[in-house]
Amino acid sequence: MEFKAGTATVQLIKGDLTDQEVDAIVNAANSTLLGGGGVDGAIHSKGGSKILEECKQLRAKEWPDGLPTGNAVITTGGSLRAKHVIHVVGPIWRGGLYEESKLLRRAYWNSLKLAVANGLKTVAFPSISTGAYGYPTAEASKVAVGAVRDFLVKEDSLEMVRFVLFSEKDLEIYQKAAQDLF
Ligand code: AR6
Repeated sequence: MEFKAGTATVQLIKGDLTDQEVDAIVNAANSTLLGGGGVDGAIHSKGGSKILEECKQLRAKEWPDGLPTGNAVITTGGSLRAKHVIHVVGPIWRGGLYEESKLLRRAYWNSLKLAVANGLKTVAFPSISTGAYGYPTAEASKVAVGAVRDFLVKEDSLEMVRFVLFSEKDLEIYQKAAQDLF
């Protein structure tokens, strides 16, 4: 499924984020930047140790206390097909009354801002926060698709943003959000 937002295309597919051949894939990281499970674990295991080395440098030089929720940093893509990895920390779901949607929107927004600042044109996202961090996928999909649409309408240097959903069910949920929002 594909939509237009401003001059860019938004794609929704079922697949593996670590296989994407784009300027940057976005990692649903944690504030340590030192890896974990889920998509984070998959990126580090497939991308090799170079990504982790760069993350350690970023921790030492810029974020000694860890990357705050909603913030993003960029590394190279190591041995991945993607040229770069943008590491962002999504919010942990705590019931919905703790600014989770604002923080999730900020995570998507700051990832795209960093992509633009680095001259990138194509970006692929996973469903941030809906795995280990427990954010309900239906709620998260509206925030994610809405944030990407709003950003692209405002900023025309990006060419394509792709949501890569790991299951058919998640793809259907994101497609529904996109149909409602576009
Ligand atoms: N490609 C696309 N999506 C994937 C892949 C993949 N290869 N692998 C998993 N997903 P999660 P979070 C989906 O838990 O909720 C980590 O330990 C998965 O099915 O990866 O933001 C970090 O280090 C789900 O839909 O991220 C943090 O500690 C989505 O990606 C914490 O988990 C996000 O699930 C972050 O939790």
